[in-house]
Amino acid sequence: MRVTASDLRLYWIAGTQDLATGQSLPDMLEEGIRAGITAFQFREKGAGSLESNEAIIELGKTLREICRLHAIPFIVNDDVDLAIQLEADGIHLGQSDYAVEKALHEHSDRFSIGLSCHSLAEVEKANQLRQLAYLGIGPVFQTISKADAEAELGLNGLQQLVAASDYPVVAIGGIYPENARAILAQGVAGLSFISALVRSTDKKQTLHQLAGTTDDSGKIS
Ligand code: 3NM
Repeated sequence: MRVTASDLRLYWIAGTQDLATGQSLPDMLEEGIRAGITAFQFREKGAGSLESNEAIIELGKTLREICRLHAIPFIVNDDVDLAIQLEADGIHLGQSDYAVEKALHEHSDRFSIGLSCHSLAEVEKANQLRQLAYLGIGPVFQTISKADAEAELGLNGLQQLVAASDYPVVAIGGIYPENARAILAQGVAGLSFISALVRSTDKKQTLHQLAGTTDDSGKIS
């Protein structure tokens, strides 16, 4: 399946490194999908991530099957070979990952391609490419999940980049129920987040709040 703007609404990203001891990524993905996530990105990266290729592929296959069963897009971070092997629906690339032009040239028929942007210059350059599925823009706020994150954009910085983008934008970085409405008001197609879901004790409630479909008391509107 192709990744569309509406898939970006509640876009959960995670890898083994993001979970606490005893938590299971497949179980959390199942739970997250039941609670309302609309896309999933497998991002096995950084301290605490799996090291063996076989283990990554095995886990990836399980996660892909869960996404397929529930008809939500399965997106792989960075690794084009892994994305091919796992028959992913999409690949998400950073500015310094596998060259995006090369990926578009070689694989745009095979999967949807998303790109991280952190500045106006990067958004303008991405606009020239024409065939991306979406841009991931951030970090909006401070993040605990990415050691080498860029400087925070804040709401105004996000708004400027969203206005400049020819693509649907998913915001990222430090996104939680408390700031979701303010971020959604900047014109994004959706929100992506790691810890907001990992740390949630009531995933349905958290996702309703992230979607902006509850009032401040948590009542669903
Ligand atoms: N990319 P959390 S910020 C994976 O700015 C990632 O490109 C970012 O995690 C970027 O929701 C980030 O826990 C981490 O803040 C997002």
